Amino acid sequence: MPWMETSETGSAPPVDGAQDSEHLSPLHPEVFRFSADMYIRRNALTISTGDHAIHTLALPSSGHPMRVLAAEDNPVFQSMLRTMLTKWGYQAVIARNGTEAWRVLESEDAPRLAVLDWMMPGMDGVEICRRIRSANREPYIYILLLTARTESQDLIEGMDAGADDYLTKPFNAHELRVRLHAGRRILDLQEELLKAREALREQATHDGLTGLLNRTTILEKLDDELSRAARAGTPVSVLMTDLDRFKSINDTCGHLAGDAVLREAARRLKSAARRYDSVGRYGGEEFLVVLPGCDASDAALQAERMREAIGGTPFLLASQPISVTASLGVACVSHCTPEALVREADDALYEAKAQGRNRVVVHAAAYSHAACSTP
Ligand code: GH3
Ligand code: MG
Ligand code: MG
Ligand code: MG
Repeated sequence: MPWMETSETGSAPPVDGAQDSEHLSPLHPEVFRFSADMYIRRNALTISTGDHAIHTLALPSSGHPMRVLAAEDNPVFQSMLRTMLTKWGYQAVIARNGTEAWRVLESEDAPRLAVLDWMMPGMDGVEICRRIRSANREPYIYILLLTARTESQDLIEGMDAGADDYLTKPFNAHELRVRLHAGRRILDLQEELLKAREALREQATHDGLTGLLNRTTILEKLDDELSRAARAGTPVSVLMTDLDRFKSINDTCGHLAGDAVLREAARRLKSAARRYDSVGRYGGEEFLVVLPGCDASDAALQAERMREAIGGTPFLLASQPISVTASLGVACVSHCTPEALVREADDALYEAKAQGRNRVVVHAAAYSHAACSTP
């Protein structure tokens, strides 16, 4: 005895004669035969499936139902897909033709799972697959193609165009459900991979203690900015920032307290920076700030702001205020290598230390050099 199920409300009575699939004629005027074990009646939209199924809710890690695009031009199939997807715990997004489907899939927040009819007005499912794959976007969209075609050449065309899986019509509801489930597993795995890749990228480019860019990355950033500045004929400045007598904080308050000071100093430097500046941890208690578009006097002002950000307000260590200051050396583009510019900033920093610390010194060359004109 097939299991009867009503779609939208779950309470509508079974369609006459639909209780037993054996008794249904595919030619029955009100019943559209869709698969060996599924029938829908145009008015009552009742689905009969061949056996009981365990329906797990399709909840991704966010806790919201997973959205699935169902692109189908036949209104009967549309409602049927909507009903099944909803029942399986998905949020169905319906497109009535290929153009609508493409609009949904190219949007920023596109569903990651798509069931596309092959034959649709506007744009067919295979063309949509091709477009999605050539856009090479992330996150990945898993595509299940619905097709009435059974020739293996047709299926090869669909898979070649970028479909992940296909179902031939008429298809079995359970088969669609488990294939969607398989698609979700692939998407989940892909999400884990993306997260792992992102975490590795973060680890490789950022400093673990302060969260700032690490030495390699801030130097790469400087290299990029210098190349850009050379093309645009604009200046680049750098600030080498060093905490004053930091060793004595370690010696008197301990290394953990020293770490806390480094984190807070990094936070203050970052908040004093402009949006397009980059701040990195260059060494132990040394920070490198890259200021694109800043000439020497802009950079001197910015350096003064950063000195004030560190020294202007005491740091709190276990609720005890301690005074921390920083010295800064400023250099403005004069050489085209990051190393040369950093060396000038370092020399200026050395001079700031020599003059008594807690101050900004601009390298003598910074005001006289023109912006780089050769890469
Ligand atoms: P100056 O004003 O001349 O810069 O004096 P300073 O004490 O700041 O400079 P010095 O180079 O003598 O000491 C820097 C200290 O920074 C020594 C080192 O142990 C400490 N340091 C480097 N990295 C870390 C870190 O990640 N955590 C902690 N707590 N200390 C660090
Ligand atoms: Mg169609
Ligand atoms: Mg120091
Ligand atoms: Mg130092």
